[in-house]
Amino acid sequence: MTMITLSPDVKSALESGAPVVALESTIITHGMPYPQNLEVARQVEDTIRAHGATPATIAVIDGILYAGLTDPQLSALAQAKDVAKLSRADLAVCMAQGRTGATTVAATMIAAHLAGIHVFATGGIGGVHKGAETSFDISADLTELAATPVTVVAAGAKAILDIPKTLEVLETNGVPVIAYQQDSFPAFWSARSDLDAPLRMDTPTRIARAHIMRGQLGLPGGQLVANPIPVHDEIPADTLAPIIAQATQEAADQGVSGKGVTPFLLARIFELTQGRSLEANIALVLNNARLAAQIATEIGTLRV
Ligand code: PSU
Ligand code: MN
Repeated sequence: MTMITLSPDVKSALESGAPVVALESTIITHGMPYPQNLEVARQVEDTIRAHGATPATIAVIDGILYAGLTDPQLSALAQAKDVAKLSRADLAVCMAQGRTGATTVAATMIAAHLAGIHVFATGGIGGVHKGAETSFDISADLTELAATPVTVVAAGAKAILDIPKTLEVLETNGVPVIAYQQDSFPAFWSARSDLDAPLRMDTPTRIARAHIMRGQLGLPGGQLVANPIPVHDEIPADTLAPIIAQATQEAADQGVSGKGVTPFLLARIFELTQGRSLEANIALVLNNARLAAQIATEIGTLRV
């Protein structure tokens, strides 16, 4: 029994060896407000198509795990209330209960691998939250990157996270963290953080080659490609620092915990920046979709 249902265009792309890029759905249901979430989901898919690849948005709808959604499915998901946020732990339970859920980076990697998709584009990955030394709040995205062989293109880690600790956990778990065309590890809304990424690559071809070689070496796990937000779209780190500090404090004061932390912080930062954080978020996601389509195309070329 096949556990994943491919849309007709994803199926034919995979069968013919054409490039496919997986997309997550938590960014739609928990990461952005309606209606921008739907507009962005469509724009991301269009960007991937414009760069010669087929988009495969991943979600669980009424218990079925899909790679590739129809526009009505995408539209319904973007407006649905009470959609579950699915990480590795939740995926099978949601399917067994016949429920609807949006996949995080971790769950999207699992689904992509199941479908035979090598590359996945998103905005930001989950990481080690500030205060993790007491809360132990470390995203399952990090261990998934160590386990599942998918190359994930993200704009680094959000500054709501503890970036040094996030990089340490990735290093411990053997995840290559590759900054694209710069030394600095990008910080989501800002092109640079105070830290250099451990690795740097400057072309989609090199990244594709490293993806393939990892598999040939028999190493499990994927790669994290940290693609900086285009400079004219960024919000400088020092503008954001007090806003992030305020939102983080409010989350603590209101007892927000677990899966609620990331969506709460994103929504508060959106309000406190009067929507500017969302504009930056949209720009970086589209930028990541472009690079992911190029990497997927190169992987296809190198594998034949
Ligand atoms: N970063 C964003 N927007 C998002 C997320 C992260 O800018 O929507 C989502 C992703 O799906 C990511 C998840 O995998 O949050 C991480 O959640 P947690 O920290 O609970 O693991
Ligand atoms: Mn968490």
